[in-house]
Amino acid sequence: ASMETALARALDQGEFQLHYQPQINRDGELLGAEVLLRWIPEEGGPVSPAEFIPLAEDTGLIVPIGYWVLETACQQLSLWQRQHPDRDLSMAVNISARQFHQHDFIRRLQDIIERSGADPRGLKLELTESVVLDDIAGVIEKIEGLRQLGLGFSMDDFGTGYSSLSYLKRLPLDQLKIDTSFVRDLAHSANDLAIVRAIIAMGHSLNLHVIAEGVETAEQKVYLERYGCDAYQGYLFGRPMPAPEFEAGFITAP
Ligand code: G
Ligand code: G
Ligand code: MN
Ligand code: NA
Repeated sequence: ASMETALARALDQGEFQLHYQPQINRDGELLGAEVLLRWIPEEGGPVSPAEFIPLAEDTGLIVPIGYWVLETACQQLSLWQRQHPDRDLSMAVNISARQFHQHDFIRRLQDIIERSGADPRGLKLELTESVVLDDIAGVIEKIEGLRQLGLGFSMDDFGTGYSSLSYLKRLPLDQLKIDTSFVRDLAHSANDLAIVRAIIAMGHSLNLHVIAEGVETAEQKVYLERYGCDAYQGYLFGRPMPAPEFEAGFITAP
């Protein structure tokens, strides 16, 4: 239970940071950033989100942590919107299913947005397929409510979960995010290439913007470009990085 105890104290101790990873369109222009949580405990090295996010979900700590992420991300978005009004930047935030299903999620998020002064049209929520495991009607209603505030929605890790295509067609989304696992061997696996082509084509048929994540090589980008992928995210363009570095490298001096 030691990691659990440490995680429970991490918020109060100020041990969390946000990193920002660029999202780039087909013309090489910056669309915005995905916000990625980092935990650097007072003692010991950084802990990978792959390790602590599942623990935070099991213990329910993901709810307060998730609100801290939203609050910090909205403040940063608000700052960038005021400093760079010509840039029209988007900020993508990962939302765990447990947080999304909180009964007062819309009201609390609305509060956070208002206090930050951010234009909510710059905010995009990344949901995973686990969000729609049950109560699809309730999920649709919640997304619609948040869309009225101006928020956008992206389906993260697409193709790795259990949700069916009949769910996908009912959800009022803006974007599909092709999972890293399909992008990795794209250039050398006929099967992965076929899957990626199909996801892009299906996304476009449903009027969704399609972004690929985990793009590490120029070769992967060439294939994605050829099949009409709308945007990219990955080490080829930039790693997740602290806000000042993101601003200097991608906003101020593109
Ligand atoms: O940044 P990295 O690839 O190590 O992240 C690993 C996992 O942690 C990813 O699945 C990512 O979606 C998740 N993650 C990162 N930041 C957040 C966050 O702020 N909230 C939630 N719920 N998940 C996050
Ligand atoms: O699950 P989610 O898509 O939210 O998380 C994205 C994860 O992918 C983050 O942990 C981020 O650090 C990681 N990531 C970002 N770019 C790359 C990349 O080019 N290659 C790999 N392998 N991982 C990446
Ligand atoms: Mn994500
Ligand atoms: Na993902």
